[in-house]
Amino acid sequence: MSKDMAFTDVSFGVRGNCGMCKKTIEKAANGVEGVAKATWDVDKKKIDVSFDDTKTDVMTIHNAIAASGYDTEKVTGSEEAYKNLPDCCKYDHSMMMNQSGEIKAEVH
Ligand SMILES: [Cu+2]
Repeated sequence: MSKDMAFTDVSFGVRGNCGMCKKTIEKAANGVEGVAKATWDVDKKKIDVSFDDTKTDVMTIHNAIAASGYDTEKVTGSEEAYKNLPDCCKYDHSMMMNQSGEIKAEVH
């Protein structure tokens, strides 16, 4: 019996700016029972989550992140929580998610 078989891996877009955002976002995702690992990429605006699908589901994770003030691909972040974020973390709501992470030349 392999324990690893129980885990499902997902990635989805989450908006944020900096290392503090990373802490908040990952803390929110890891706070969901059944989440084994959550890693948010500041450049890609994307989170990788590994979770036990007998204990939770993807939408629960989206909702937990949104409750911490951050927009995900599917759920808009709580405005109340957003207001309480440090100024450096007040990300742009029109920010692209799931970016390549490569530094691109601006096209004008
Ligand atoms: Cu931040």
